[in-house]
Amino acid sequence: MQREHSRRLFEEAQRLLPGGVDSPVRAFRAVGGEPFFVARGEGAYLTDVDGNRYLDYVGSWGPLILGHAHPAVVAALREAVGRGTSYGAPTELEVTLAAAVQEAFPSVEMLRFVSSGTEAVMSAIRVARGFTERQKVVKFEGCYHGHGDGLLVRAGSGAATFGVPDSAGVPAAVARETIALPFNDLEAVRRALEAVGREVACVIVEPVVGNMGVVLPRPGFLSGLRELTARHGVLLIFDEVITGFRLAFGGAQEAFGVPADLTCLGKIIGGGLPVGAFGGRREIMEQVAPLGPVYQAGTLSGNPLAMTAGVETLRLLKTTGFYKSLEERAAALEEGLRAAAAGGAVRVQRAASMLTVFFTDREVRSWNDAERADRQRYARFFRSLLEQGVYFPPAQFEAAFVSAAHTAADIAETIRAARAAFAAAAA
Ligand code: HOZ
Repeated sequence: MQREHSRRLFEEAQRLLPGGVDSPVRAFRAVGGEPFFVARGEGAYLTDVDGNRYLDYVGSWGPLILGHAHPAVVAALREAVGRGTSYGAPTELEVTLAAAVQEAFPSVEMLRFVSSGTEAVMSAIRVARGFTERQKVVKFEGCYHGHGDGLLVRAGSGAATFGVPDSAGVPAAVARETIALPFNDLEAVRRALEAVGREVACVIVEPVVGNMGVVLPRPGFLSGLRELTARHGVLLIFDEVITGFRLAFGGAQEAFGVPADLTCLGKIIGGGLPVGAFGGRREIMEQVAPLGPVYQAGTLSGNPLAMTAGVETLRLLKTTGFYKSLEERAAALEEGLRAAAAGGAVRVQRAASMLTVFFTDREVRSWNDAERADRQRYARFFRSLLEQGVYFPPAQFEAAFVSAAHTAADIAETIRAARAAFAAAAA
């Protein structure tokens, strides 16, 4: 594939932006080669500035469950943009989207919109601390909750990929308030809460992890967290920035039947525009200013364009059978990938329409398992797919996303390309 225009842009970008990108994983450093620069997205496809087309399984890292530029979302945005781009004042759209979120997540009795998942998580942690009057936060190794200071401790996603799970620039005093435990290890949580539970404000978890690749909770792990946190007066925060409206309309809470005290959302609720939200039990959310003493604010919070894309996206997700047919397509991809790997040391882990191909011989249940995966082989797999016009996440510790725009023919084409990519990975 010829990528001359992308190459020139990347050269210029590297002079102006750290690593030539605005988010580290995009730089392709984990997989080698150089990123392509996108000219447009349409359905399941991206086209780069050199005119190459890629079947896209990154989907902007999760938001695009309907695919790129869904006609109904684009039409709603076109209509909305003419009425202004930001008011810094309340709109009916915020009420509409809040009601739609509330309907999907009964545990979210009140919420606030922000502009990113990172912001949602940072705010939820502050609320948890304000409500409980405790300082410590329990998180899980390999889970990534955005780049807020206290959460860049044993963090997954790009932080793990680039060897900075404990980022420079985070004050030691802040990091000390974070306790990182192995995902799926309920016994470790029990011990920690028995030891210091009275100092712990919250346990935060990606209920299905997307940020060390897709890692599912063991049966009983989430309900065990629910039970232990309640026993110790600790708030349970589900970071559903990825899983919300992805695993099911009501996210992991619907899929696993475990309600959280606070929920963080992002990605899909903004239909591809920058949005986050945090919400939960009324008595907790009543701590937020102007009702209560926990301060949180934002100029672009509840932005009318983001709300419009969110309202329209959620409306489309409510179509009968939406999640069932999406899951069927993702299951076909999973099975095809497994067959294409032909018994090599490969694990395909899937939850609903998110999946990861791990180059390892054992099931991945924790960060210890994930980091054993062979990243060099993943890199070769990725590059071979890309040269065949299939764009998978450019790092091992990320999820691939199937969207409603991926057709059966797209899935078949991906499986065909994967056969050669697995062979290239093994070489
Ligand atoms: N760490 C993000 C995905 N889990 C990457 C986001 C981006 O590069 O846009």
